Amino acid sequence: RKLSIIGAPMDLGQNRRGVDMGPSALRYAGVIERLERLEYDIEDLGDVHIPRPNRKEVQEDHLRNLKEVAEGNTNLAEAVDQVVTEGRFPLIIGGDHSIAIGSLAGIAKHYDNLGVIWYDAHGDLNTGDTSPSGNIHGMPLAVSLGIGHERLTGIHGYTPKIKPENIVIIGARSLDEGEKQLIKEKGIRVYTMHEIDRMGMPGVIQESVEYLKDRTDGVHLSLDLDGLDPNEAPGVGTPVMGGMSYRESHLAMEMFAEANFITSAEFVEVNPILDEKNKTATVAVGLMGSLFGENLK
Ligand code: DIR
Ligand code: MN
Ligand code: MN
Ligand code: MN
Repeated sequence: RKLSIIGAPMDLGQNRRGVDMGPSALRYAGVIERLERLEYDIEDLGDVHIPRPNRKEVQEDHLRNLKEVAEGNTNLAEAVDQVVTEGRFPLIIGGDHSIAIGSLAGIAKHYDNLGVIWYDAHGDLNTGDTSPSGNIHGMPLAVSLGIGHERLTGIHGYTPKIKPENIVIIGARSLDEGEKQLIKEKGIRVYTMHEIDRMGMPGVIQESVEYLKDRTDGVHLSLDLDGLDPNEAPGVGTPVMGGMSYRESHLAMEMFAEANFITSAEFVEVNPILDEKNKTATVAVGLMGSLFGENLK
């Protein structure tokens, strides 16, 4: 089992500084050592180049730092594409969630029907027109569906990257009006906190796995740490109360490991400046341990 870690120190997709230090925080929390114990052949490719922001922030079409976010994601897409081409599992560590644009651009061309599990308090289905903030980290899922600014949707030379019927969102509890509309219009499967409370996490994950297993030929896990409850993962830029617990999240990762169908993953939005003694990075590394089969033996 071969795995490559790629850091994406991006903080320009939102307006809380510090999430660009996420890759360092995750490395300090021991991600390499943790996965090496699981008999993975690990390589750490270091961080892809992310441009520095303009000294005076530029917004184009209600898209904050569009040029820099697009450039950084273009670099990331190339690095990720290379890893998949070599037959290795890409594990991307962020960075804010705008990096999913580059991850998916690099991965999706290798699949006919890439599935996506979006573990997040948010839908990340905004465009410049629907976004309340202009923050591109609230848009990567829409961009990957081919909806949004062409400077983003066209990254890595093709669009769309994924199909709406191959997406499952888990943990949503803060959806904007435009996002709700898009979910309805495209028939995207969403398990909000309401469904998680009603069905329990085992039911949600089992259904998600069953739903994706037949229709996809690979599944990317995009895990935003703000999907977890802020009591357990405080080091995130946009915390939302009432999230998924540490234990529910571990169970989810273990069930994914059992189903053996995740083919790429990213862990995003760890912001050590907002954290409590690197707690959130430590939680993230623990979840990676479970995702990669720590508790299966
Ligand atoms: C909000 C927040 N929906 C926005 N999105 C976040 O700005 O588009 N995504 N925080 O992770
Ligand atoms: Mn910065
Ligand atoms: Mn997100
Ligand atoms: Mn989020």
